[in-house]
Amino acid sequence: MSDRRRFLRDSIFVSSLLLAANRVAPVHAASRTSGGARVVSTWDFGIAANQVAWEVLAKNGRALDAVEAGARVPEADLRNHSVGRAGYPDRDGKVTLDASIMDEHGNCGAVAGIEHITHPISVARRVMEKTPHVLLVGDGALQFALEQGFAKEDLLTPESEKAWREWLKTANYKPSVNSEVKSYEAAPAAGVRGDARTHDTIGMLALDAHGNLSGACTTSGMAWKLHGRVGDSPIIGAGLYVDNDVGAATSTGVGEEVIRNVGSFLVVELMRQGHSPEAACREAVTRIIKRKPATAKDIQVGFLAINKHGDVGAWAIQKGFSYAVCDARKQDALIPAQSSY
Ligand code: SD4
Repeated sequence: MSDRRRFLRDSIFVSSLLLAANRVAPVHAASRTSGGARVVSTWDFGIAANQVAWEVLAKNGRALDAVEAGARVPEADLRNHSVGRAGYPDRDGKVTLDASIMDEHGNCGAVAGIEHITHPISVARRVMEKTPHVLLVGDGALQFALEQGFAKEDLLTPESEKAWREWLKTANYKPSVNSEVKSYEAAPAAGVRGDARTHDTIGMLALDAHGNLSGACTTSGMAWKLHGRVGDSPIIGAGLYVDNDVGAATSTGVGEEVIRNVGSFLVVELMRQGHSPEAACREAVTRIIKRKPATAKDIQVGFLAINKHGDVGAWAIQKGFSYAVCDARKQDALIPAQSSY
């Protein structure tokens, strides 16, 4: 056999081994577009958010603008009780929101425990762009938002208040593993659908036509949490991380476990070491399970990642996590993530 033929045979063998090891889903590799722009986000409500983000990416816009625009969709959606306005409150009946954003230069901004502002993702961006800080919390975050011209609103809708009062009857804090609503789109289009989600963050990652990455993450956190509790979503490295040389990652689920393992940073570092997005997410989930197996078996944590080439992957502790993918080829894909249990 000639050297060239041997080289080709060996390379094909090594590539197939790598593909098998990293479980690269063909749908992702095959659907890469010429421009390469792509946006992905957590859960089924990510479909509508992606489509708004896509309007920016399709015009060769910046990934940062895309993720901000996309994240604002569930923040404003009154049917969504786990992100933004109409989010379920804490145990004191206060709606407190967490959000973070990160761009291709490693700039980042975040707000935690902010009240009365429908779009914390946009406040996070202002923190990034208008202050020397990364994270503003509580009253200080609200004060900054008001100074920046954001409107002060009552975020507790009658439906969310009703759900909270119902919860108060038992006041048992036990986050459900996944949303009890199986299909967001199947919910009645008009009015409020009585969504039983007690958590579910939107984490959104975009690669623009210029090859730059950005990410956004926004949530009302765990319903019925202690007042003052902050989850992973506004913590850079936990709920969101972007490294323009490598890739980006975001998370959903019980934020305490993501923070303990610096989840999104870990996923990006694993991609830097050569893991595919899915393999990196899987390894980060495995780390959580190994550290606290007794806790992990009853909770959900999911990671979603994209690499510099636009390959996408996800992994969750439990079944039921899904993510939305949008690019020039298809704007409404929803993919069930693989899981450890
Ligand atoms: C938090 N990670 O505050 C968020 C909530 C969430 O699915 O994503 N739940 O811990």
